[in-house]
Amino acid sequence: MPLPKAELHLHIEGTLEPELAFALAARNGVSLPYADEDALREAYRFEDLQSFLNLYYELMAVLRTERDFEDLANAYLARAAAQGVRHAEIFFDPQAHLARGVEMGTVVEGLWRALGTSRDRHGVSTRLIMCFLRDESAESAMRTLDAAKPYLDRITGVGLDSAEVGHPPVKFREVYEAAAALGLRRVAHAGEEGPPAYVVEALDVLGVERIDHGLRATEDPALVERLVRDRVPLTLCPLSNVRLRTVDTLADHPLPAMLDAGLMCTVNSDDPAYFGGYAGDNFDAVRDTLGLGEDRLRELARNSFLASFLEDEEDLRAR
Ligand code: ES4
Ligand code: ZN
Repeated sequence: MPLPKAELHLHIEGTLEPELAFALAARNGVSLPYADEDALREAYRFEDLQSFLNLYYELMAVLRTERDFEDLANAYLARAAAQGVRHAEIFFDPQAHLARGVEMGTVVEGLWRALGTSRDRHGVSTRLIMCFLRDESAESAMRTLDAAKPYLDRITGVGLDSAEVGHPPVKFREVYEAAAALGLRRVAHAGEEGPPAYVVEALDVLGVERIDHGLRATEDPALVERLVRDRVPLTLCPLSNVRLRTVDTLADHPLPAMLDAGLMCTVNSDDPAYFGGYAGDNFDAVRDTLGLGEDRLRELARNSFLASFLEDEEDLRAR
């Protein structure tokens, strides 16, 4: 039995496996610039975050209807459940779809068809987190928040993702203020490729409750001390860091040192279809390669529930 865990850093568009990409392409009459699934898999060799994002945005062309988003989310939830995931807080990137003429309602309602039945069907409770693309303008993010207003009963929080360097959190100050005023929870990617100062800014300017990645926080001892003291959760993604060359090899990953330093770490999959594994695969990899013992693995699983946005007793009883 895999360890029960919550997944807190998962881009639903990053769960698009080659098989489903080709099936949806056929269903929607979209042509992909790859001969077959093997040719597509060949393209999964990334130099850095941007080289991955190029393919990630390109493949989204196959996602067009509510049913596409429903099928995508159901496929993820089934795989996650099989690896012990009991709760999933799922990111989506509306701007990437709006830009292709796919409406907010299509995305949210489609995802909701799967998420709304997930507890019964897969034994996985869910939350939805809408991310802003940080390489787009703050005005575009604000328009996106506006477009989400009819769907706020389905959206728990906002996040910030895409190309990090050159797009500091402060760019989105007003958007995050508006999101907070709407009662939305706040998280942001920071310290994936960007400097520790972006982690500080995400906390101080955006008021985030968790940091997605936060790997480079380790370069700033004063920041580490603060994160430990305030028990700020970090949603780490070890296999993602290897594939995007944020670390040289998994054996070099700082997770054990981060846990030893007292940081509140969680282990997640990020974009599992692209990075070689789902949540359980990431747990297995850190166990096998980093030599984390049972107690550390349990700590990571426990942290994942503590750092989640589950709040009422009914939610917690379901664990
Ligand atoms: C992402 Cl790994 C990663 N980093 C930043 N933005 C993203 N969007 C999807 N995956
Ligand atoms: Zn991410």
